[in-house]
Amino acid sequence: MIEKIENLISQAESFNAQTADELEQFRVRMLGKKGEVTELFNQFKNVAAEQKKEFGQKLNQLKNQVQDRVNELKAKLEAHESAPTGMDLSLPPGGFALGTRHPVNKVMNEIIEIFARLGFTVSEGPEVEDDYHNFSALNFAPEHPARDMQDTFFVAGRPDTLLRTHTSSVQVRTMEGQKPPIRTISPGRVFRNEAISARAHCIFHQVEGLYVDKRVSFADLKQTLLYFAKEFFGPGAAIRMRPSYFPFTEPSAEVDITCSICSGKGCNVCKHTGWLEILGCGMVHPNVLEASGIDSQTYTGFAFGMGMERIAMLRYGINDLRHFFENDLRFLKQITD
Ligand code: 2NL
Repeated sequence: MIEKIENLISQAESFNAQTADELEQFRVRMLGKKGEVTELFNQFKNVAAEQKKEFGQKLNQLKNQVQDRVNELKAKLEAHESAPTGMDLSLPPGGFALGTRHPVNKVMNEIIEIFARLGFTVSEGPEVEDDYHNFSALNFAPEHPARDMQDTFFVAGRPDTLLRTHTSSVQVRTMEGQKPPIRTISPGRVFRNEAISARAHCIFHQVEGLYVDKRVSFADLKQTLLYFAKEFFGPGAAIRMRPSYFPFTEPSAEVDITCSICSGKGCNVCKHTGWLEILGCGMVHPNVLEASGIDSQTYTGFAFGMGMERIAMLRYGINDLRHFFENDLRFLKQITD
């Protein structure tokens, strides 16, 4: 009997419970009405008189030890239950993952800063425009193909309301509300009804610039754009201008810069010409100045426009424009400078 008690004492010492159920089963098996300990107490009367003392002491020791063990395990289980599962609160905390700016946003901010150094302010305007500010005020002929549904998104049932196709509409609003001198750039989202491909998207970002004052010349335009090219692409950058056509400028030009990938030696990106087209520009058409209430006899101006995605592709060596619109973190996380 003494041996049995000692055996039970060592069982109680080594007992462990993973759940409250397991612990309760143990308690009942030992201390319950028909439990081992209770059973032994019932046999006390049958123990020989000379053994009663030792038996009683051992039995009390067993009972206390079982009770202590049960209490201890109960406290442990309860503490564990109140802690959030799957967490080890003793581990050191991990660092926070910082977000990054979108590459289009980055080049846009850089361009805004460069022109700010030349005294250009930033102007913003609505993305949903009327035909007048997007087309008519910019000298688009009534039947110009850009006014077609094929090229421009119109708001359903509102033939006069459209998603702006360039941010020139913002500059028209600036000219309407401000007297020259005007020096402003308008960055923003523009929309064109185009099939999506590696080189085109129906949504993209533009920065347009406008400078209107007395005696603004084509030489001012050229020098401003050269300054921009050197600031943005590095002091080694050179530009060249090719004649072009836009309804809102006369004369008009396309501007190329020396290929920043091969430094003008010729590569796939510049199609072995050594030059990359980066923007369109020209002298503001007198009709455009007059439409916004600026006397074209007294004032002249230059303007330019460039696509941000294209600039960002050159800056970061990205070969597919669609990456900019997918918000795939595997792409965005690679552009960290
Ligand atoms: C391009 C070409 C250009 C302009 C934008 C402009 C604005 C006013 C008056 C006259 Cl208010 N012109 N903007 C001028 C020439 C070219 O953009 O290829 N953009 C992506």
